[in-house]
Amino acid sequence: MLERLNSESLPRLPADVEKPAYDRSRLTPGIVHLGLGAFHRAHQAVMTDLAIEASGDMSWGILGVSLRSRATRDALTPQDGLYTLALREGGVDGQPREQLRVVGSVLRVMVAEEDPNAVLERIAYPQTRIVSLTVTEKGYSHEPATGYLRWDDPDILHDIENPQRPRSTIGILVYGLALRRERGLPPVTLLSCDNLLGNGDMLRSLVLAFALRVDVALTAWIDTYCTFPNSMVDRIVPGTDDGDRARIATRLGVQDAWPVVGEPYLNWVIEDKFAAGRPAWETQGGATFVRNAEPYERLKLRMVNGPHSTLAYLGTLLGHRTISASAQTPALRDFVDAMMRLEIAPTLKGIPASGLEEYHHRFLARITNPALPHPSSQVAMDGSQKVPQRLLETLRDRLRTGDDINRLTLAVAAWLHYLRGEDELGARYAIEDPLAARLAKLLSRAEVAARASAPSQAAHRRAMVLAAFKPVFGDLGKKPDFVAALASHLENLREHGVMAAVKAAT
Ligand code: CS2
Repeated sequence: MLERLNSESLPRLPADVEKPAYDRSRLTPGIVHLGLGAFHRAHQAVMTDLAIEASGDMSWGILGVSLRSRATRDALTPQDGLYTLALREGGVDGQPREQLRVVGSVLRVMVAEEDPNAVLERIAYPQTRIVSLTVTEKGYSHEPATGYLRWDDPDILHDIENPQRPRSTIGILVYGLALRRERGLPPVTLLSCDNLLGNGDMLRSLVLAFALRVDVALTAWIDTYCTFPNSMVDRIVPGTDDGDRARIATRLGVQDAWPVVGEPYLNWVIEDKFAAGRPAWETQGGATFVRNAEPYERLKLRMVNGPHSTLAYLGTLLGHRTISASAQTPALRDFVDAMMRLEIAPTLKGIPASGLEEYHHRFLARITNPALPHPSSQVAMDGSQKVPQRLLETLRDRLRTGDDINRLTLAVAAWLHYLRGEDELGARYAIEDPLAARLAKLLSRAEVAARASAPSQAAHRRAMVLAAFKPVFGDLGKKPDFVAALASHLENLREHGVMAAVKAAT
């Protein structure tokens, strides 16, 4: 049995494993991070680790919070918060190359569900200056189509009634900030790093909406003093599996219960508006600070996440379990390539064509990385929360200008077709989505409507019912061009299959 990675085994790691070159015992917590998943541990936590190392500023340790799951806390506590980041890529010889760094910035991990009050206390800790978030799209309790707070969300309803024991992200933030204000402490920065357009602005309006129900003076305090920078983060980080654990343990010579694995590529763009300082994240080329991050967020959501989701849905339907398998299927690759070039790139005004072209090709190379098999299911999950900002916003822009939406609509149809839970080989898969139950009802309503229609009208009727699902589609269900295209792609997928549908649309 191998020894565990921890403060004691740290000095004995092999020389080719990077590790913090600072004295961790002097590190104090300045950041509370909500959602300590692999994504955060592969970017913000490592950039903080490098910034502490480069600047010698020891006041930016991270206190990590998992909202519900105990797994990360249980894995990292015996390791004194230490874990390994493995950056993998295919070498020129075809052999994967892997660079390891043990990250030292996480001081402690807590589970909000076990002790919500302890998390509020930490937000209201005098040394806390940033509260950052990677809680995924569904963690914001917003309606995907509009970005408004969902007052019917059971967690939000619970949190209005239970200020001492909040369980939603928004509730935790508002009650934590209330405590700070009560104690006369300075404001903090709330930094969202999730894949949502204008993620900081959206977080701000959700927090203010909830705060208004609690206390008007608190709302004004947050609005006046706290800041909510928008940010864009780009790094592919598949979930860790046991093969990763075993391989990394062999390299380290000690056991790391939860390393994270990602691609070497990293792009982090943040608006430089921090209420109480920030780590020197720009050190070692990690983060870029800008006045307005929205164009970068839009570029990434449309040109990276949109095609990523498209490949996940089309690929899953063909039985591909990884994104790289889909990206290596010529028909799918050609389709996504055409969709990016002809329908997505033209909506990104003001970016030079050569820059877009390079970005486009880099994305296709990144998802083909043979050293980083990325399960399609991870990208496909939570589609109701992802499809609006990844595909529908682009589609809306094109409808507004009267441009072709054929390929984008096939991508949306692929999502709806995927929701039936069965691939073309007859294998069943689970639909993971916070709206799964409502989506299942929607699908059967659409079938009933189609069956009740004349055969020539069935496809159109089905598409009408599906596109009228407002939480995702907003007003798109009222756009005849969209509904007609959706009807024809859905029919093609049902009758002729993915390959034929994709070839017809490329
Ligand atoms: C992916 C993203 O899981 C998903 O939905 O599309 O996590 C993607 O890998 C990252 O946004 C890349 O930066």
